[in-house]
Amino acid sequence: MTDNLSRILIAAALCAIGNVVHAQDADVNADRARANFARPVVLAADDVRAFAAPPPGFADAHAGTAQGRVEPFTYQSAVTGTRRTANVWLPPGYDKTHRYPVLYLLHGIGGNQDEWRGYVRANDVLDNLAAAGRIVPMIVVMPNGRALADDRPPPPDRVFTPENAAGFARFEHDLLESLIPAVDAAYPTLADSGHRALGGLSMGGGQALNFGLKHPQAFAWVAGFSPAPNTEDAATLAAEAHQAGGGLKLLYLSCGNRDGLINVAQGVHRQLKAQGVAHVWNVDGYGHDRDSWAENLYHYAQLLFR
Ligand code: FER
Repeated sequence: MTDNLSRILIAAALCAIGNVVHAQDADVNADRARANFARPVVLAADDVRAFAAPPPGFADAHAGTAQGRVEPFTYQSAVTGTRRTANVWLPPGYDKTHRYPVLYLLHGIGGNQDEWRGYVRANDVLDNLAAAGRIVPMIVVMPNGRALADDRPPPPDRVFTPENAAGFARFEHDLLESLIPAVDAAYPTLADSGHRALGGLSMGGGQALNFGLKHPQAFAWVAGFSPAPNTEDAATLAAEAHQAGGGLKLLYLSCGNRDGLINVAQGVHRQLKAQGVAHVWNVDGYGHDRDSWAENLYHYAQLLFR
């Protein structure tokens, strides 16, 4: 079977079971992903760091530092028809009688709700920032961004498939219509766009840009870290950001200069620049890995809700 024919058949099968498949998602396969990661990095003069490096140990647990609590949170999804699980970080000193802004952090194509905590050690980054008084106290929700009835990370040979990628596109409705209302009902949140941030790494970075800029009524703070090829057309994203105007408090974009996917982020940055949309553009010295994501969480979290 030709590549193209099998792609069409897969897309047709997914449509038949009620999925909406983006054109670019139907194109996902392991060879294409490998080729994307292997693209040569071509840097422009403004592809540089926007911040000083964090202090040593910023992403490590330290004895004597107060820790936030990470707890599982389950909710009923109208998209998948199943109960789904997110991890929620509650800041040190969490007090149910206060109201908190909320950051949603989305994982990559092979991960799940444990990736930000387990691989990036987001909870350690956040604990250290909170102890240093460098973040506004916030609730951080780390969902499973693969909105499929079976949302477990696929085996390695099934990661770069249209079926897996389609779950990430479907998460838009799960996030907006099921997860956010459930979080706002269960926790003492400030439930308006000015107090709700979205961010993600790689596949989750694409989701954050796609969903965040499309829905400015829901998110005033949006970040894509090393966004993947699921990222929407850059000119469309920039036009959405432009249209959001002052409703968009912060748009944050980052990538490592040793990441073969950097052309995706560069494309978005250049369109934002062309359309006069203010944003952070941070190009660090890392690859497609946790070093970049932990550092960018460190920088992004400090800018939120100010
Ligand atoms: C691709 C290469 C990488 C792709 C997605 C990714 C949608 C995602 C990588 C990640 O989440 O780490 O071609 O296609």
